[in-house]
Amino acid sequence: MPKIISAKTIVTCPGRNFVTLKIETGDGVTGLGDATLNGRELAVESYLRDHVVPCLIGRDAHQIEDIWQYLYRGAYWRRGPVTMSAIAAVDMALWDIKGKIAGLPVYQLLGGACRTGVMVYGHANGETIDDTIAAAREYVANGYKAVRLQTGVPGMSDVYGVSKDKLFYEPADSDLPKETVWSTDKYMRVAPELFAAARKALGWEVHLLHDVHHRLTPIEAGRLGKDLEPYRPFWMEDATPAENQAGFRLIRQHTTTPLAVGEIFSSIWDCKQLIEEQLIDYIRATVVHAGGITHLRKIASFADLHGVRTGCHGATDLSPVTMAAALHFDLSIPNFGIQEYMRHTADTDAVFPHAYTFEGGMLHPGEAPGLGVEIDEDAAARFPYKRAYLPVARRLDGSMHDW
Ligand code: KDG
Ligand code: MG
Repeated sequence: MPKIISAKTIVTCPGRNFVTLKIETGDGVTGLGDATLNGRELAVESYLRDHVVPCLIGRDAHQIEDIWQYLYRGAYWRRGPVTMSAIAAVDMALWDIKGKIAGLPVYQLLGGACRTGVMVYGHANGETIDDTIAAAREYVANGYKAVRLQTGVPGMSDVYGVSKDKLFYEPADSDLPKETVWSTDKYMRVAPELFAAARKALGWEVHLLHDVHHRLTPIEAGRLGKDLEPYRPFWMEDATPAENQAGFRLIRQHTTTPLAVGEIFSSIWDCKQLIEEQLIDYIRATVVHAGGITHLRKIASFADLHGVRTGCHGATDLSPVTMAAALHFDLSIPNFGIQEYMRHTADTDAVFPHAYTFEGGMLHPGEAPGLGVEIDEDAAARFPYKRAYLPVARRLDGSMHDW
């Protein structure tokens, strides 16, 4: 059996922080897992180093499901983003090892390809509607079939999803959380204007997406969904926080705009009701924050039974290891919908050389055995950890809102 003889965490900041787990077997086969939890990176790193790694040594790396169960049930303290990101990292690394030993890309171990490639969406953003549309045009010119649109809101200085650097949007950019101001009224007026202008300028062939980033109440989300309907968005994402899953019933009663949610979910229990009652169309749970490939496959199978498709989170805080794992997963499941793809910086790509490729609006994980991603540890060491927080949002009267 391929016995696990060592496991270590590697923290690096090639433009942003990443936590990576590297597991090695007695035969010298190594596997990588991503454990990055934006703004709380070191909590997961400690969870792995101090509490998980000692339990892995000596185990059979082939026993992916059993090790998953051991870490999930064995902790007693179940679920939550820290625990599930740590379990995810182990799970990804073990799939990587299994693929390398088999000499097969992970998607082959998951049942083989169901499609020729994975449709992705890029992020177009700008301070004004015209700037956003200009950015979207560039994506379309580069072959993208789907583009997410976010624009500045007059009277608000910082808006989620809008950045000065168009290519690499990175919200976790300050040493302490930046305080931003939020006005639901102003935002609700601009979003439909953006979509009206975008359809006029870009036509109807390209899929257009929008992220509300948990800012609305269910009835407000119903209103916005209705206002966006004439422009047929591919989805309206994270319209309202989903701790109360039943809240989505109200949105559904008021709009036919497709709903996506779940990038912050850590297990199937965060979306069981949403899926069972068909309150959403796309589940955005992803490999790193929802317990790895093993658990995400269970969520996807459950979603498939209820006509819900996947749309995995793929922002820059998910490392190339997660991106590769997501692509193997996306390629192999029947109910894939779309994959988010925010490009990483050149420094990140240099630290994590990878086999996945982009062509014609589609990503493919490549044919390298395992996940097809490595880590250049010397390069990683040149970029030490740098504390970085996501912003917070306050309403005009100073009270806290959801960022
Ligand atoms: O860590 C937070 C980011 O990943 C998040 O703000 C990005 O909402 C996001 C998205 O849809 O990519
Ligand atoms: Mg989002």
